[in-house]
Amino acid sequence: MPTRPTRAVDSAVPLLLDRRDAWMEVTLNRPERLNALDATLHGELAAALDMAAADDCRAVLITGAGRGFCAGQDLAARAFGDQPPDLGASLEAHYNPLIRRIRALRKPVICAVNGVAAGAGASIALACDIVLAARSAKFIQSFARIGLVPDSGGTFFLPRLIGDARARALMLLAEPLPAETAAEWGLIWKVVDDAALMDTARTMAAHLATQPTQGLALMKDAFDASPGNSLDDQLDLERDLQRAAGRTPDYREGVSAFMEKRPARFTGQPA
Ligand code: T3D
Repeated sequence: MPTRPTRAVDSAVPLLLDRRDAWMEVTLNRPERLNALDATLHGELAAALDMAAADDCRAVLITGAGRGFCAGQDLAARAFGDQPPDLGASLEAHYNPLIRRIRALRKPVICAVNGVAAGAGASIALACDIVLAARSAKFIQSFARIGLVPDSGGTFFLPRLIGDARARALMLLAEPLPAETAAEWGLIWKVVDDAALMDTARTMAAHLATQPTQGLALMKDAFDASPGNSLDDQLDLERDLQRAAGRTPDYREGVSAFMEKRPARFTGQPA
């Protein structure tokens, strides 16, 4: 599939898209606003994720430029006239499709949280498959500070990841959660020293891009369905997903490689 050419780092463009060997790096690039999201950045991000979905890249890495990952909605873009803005319309038009796009990707999505992740910025990170965070990063459910409710899937992801008690307190108090505590609580995969974050994340993306992509996508299906399923439902789903995985060329290659005592060369191709 055609890909957009790699962009050089340029503070004039709100999103950087970098196609590496077999994976794609997406960088939110409004560092002066801690990568807060306005309509333009939403549009660019939607286009980038659509491109990543259509492209034959086999992993996606999302990160932010500068000292923040993402401060959620750009509050400077919220003008108050006689009527309050329709934030439901904003969620419908921008945030909900964004989270759905991330979750629908048929390839692993890594988030490298390079700094503060606030409001919807935190939810974006939690929507990704694997979250790495710089040791100095923090997660803030900042909605209560401005009279809003958590959105972008925050009330779905947070209690499932860390339990109701911690999720409620984080959201009602809007206290920052340091990255190390986030990892201890199971909110994210790992904390990495700040200087090592991007190398670690890129190494992981490059590794995942060599793995059995179809099987990984099916695995994501199983995790997505799990919270709403009974054990019986999940066993049935695993049966169906395993049937599909067993038909992929990568399964054949994985078994051959094992029997021949050599590294597998997965192609990520569908059955
Ligand atoms: O509206 C809808 O469509 C509904 C959807 C809502 C989704 C949401 O995400 S609502 C939540 C919106 N986000 C926030 O409320 C977070 C606001 N930001 C902060 O609370 C703090 O900036 C942080 C805790 C994230 C970081 O604090 P700190 O002290 O490290 O940085 P700072 O000095 O506050 O911010 C640095 C600059 O970024 C500053 O600009 P300046 O003064 O240097 O010119 C600040 O204004 C700007 N900035 C940070 N966050 C935002 C922002 N500008 C616009 N919108 C932001 N969200």
